[in-house]
Amino acid sequence: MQVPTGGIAHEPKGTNRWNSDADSKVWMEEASLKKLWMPWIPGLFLFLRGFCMDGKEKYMALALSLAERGRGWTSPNPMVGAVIVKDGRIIGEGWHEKYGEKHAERNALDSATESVEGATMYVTLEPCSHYGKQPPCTDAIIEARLKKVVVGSGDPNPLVNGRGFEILKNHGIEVEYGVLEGECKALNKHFFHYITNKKPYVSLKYAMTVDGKSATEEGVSKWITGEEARRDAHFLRHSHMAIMVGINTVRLDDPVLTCHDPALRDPVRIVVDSNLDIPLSSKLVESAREVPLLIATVSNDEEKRGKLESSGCKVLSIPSSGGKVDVVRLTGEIGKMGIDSILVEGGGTLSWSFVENGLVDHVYAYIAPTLLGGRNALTPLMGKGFPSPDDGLFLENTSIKALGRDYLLEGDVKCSQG
Ligand code: AOF
Ligand code: ZN
Repeated sequence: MQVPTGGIAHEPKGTNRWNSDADSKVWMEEASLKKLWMPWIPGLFLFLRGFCMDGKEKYMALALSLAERGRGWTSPNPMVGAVIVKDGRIIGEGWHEKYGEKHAERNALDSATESVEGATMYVTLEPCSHYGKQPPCTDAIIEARLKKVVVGSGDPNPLVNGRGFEILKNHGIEVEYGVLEGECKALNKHFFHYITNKKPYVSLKYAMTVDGKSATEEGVSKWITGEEARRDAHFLRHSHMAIMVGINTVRLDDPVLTCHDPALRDPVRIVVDSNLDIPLSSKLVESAREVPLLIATVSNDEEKRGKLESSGCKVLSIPSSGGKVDVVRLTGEIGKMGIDSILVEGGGTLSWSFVENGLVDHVYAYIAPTLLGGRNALTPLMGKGFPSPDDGLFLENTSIKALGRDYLLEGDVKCSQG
């Protein structure tokens, strides 16, 4: 099943298209044809899938799409959706809207249009049974006298982890587990990874041409991909708690690393800068008071550190590995700060360090139908690379989608390589 990934409300500023002069008539015709049929594919898929779903799956699919509305806002908590059904009618809906705020179950109960006594709740995650920022959802369900709770996936949080089910059953509430379990688990892959491993989920993102270049030989990278792909990538920033780049990217591009959309949540920005070379005049440092900026370094330059800190940056001292920031230790430190996910946006040297150290969980490759050439043009991964094709990083659960004239190919990194 395909779960909607949420909409993006605004057009980004600066809509330059890469090499737009080279657009040929043939390409235009192909693109128009593609536009005619491409949007039908997901719709047709969902329509056919709808025929194959039983009632339970349909309600859980609705709960999943409600949960999706919380993407980017609930982290490091999970996204959760809930639907209440009585006599075949939906009488309540809700989702966990924002970190620290009410849980999905209570929002669904509050929205009910009639008495919920004897009704069934479809919820994407096991109801919590502990006091955190919110009281236990199991209490609310018991008080509401629901008859049955249908759950998509368990909650691996050690404070819950099966206790939610037990408490409901002990109060005579029927519990059914595992409806659309795969989809419910996939929805919260950042949360599941973080709560289980205590380390952030790492996504590697890059844009490249068909011939594998992420800039021209002169280092020009604005823009490899078109407007739609860039907007999609801004939504990726919103979906991760932190974004990370290396100092070379700061020097080359002077990026700001925000979502470029006031309706989206900007991630914490992290620069890996072993020698504290980041210019005080960079857009990142200049905006450090508006959007958090962490600088990870091995440098002991107290004067530069002081200047950065008085500009609003946080400087993180990380142990060195061969004179550079040890990315394994850095990732661990970021996890300790309560950050559940990192989007690594390059450049190639930093990305290679993450790949080399087995830290990458997922890859988002935006591919432009352009060829650039250039023996020394930058590629998404630099470093020394793997010695043989058999040693490479393999992706599984791959998918590809068209974004305007570009494509997004993504996949999970296979745990056991080879
Ligand atoms: C649910 N429904 O909608 C969510 C749950 O600090 P708190 O009180 O917000 O609790 C956070 C934990 O509760 C989180 O780590 C996860 O185990 C669970 N999240 N549970 O029943 C919800 N968001
Ligand atoms: Zn809860």
